[in-house]
Amino acid sequence: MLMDFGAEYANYTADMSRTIPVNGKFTLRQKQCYNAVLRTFKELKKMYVPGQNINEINEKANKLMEKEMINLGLFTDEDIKNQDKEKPLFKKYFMHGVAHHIGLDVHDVGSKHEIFKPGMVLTCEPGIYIQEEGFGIRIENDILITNGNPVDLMEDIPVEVEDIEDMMK
Ligand SMILES: [Mn+2]
Repeated sequence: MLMDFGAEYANYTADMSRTIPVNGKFTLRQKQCYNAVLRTFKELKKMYVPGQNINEINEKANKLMEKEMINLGLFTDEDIKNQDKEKPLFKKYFMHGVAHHIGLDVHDVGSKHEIFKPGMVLTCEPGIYIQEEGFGIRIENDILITNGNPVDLMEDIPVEVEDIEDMMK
């Protein structure tokens, strides 16, 4: 079950997504796909620093997810070589951007080209949706840009497969 939700407090918003196995335990395949998204999420989080922008993060997300999808057997290297560049194969399973500004509104004002500055908060939300296998996965946290490392405002909320399964027990 994929849940995308958030709390509001003192006029500010939050936006988070978690995906949990309905019966409390991921199948092997679900776990493989979940961890593909989680690896991508962790890699992308590092990019939430001054000087970056949403476009760069989306491009990186597309590259990482494409590679994960090859490993998951959704298509092959060969398929990528032969794909229509206007319609890349990964878009069948991952068709949205991974970051938007957040603040007074859940999707706050801001352009995809705008260079990140300390104090900005953006979402990080890669996903994979495999219609023919009957499930979709998205992981989303809100990330604060600082002069140093990115601060994951939701890092205390369980996201690892084992932690989610433990909680559901
Ligand atoms: Mn979002």
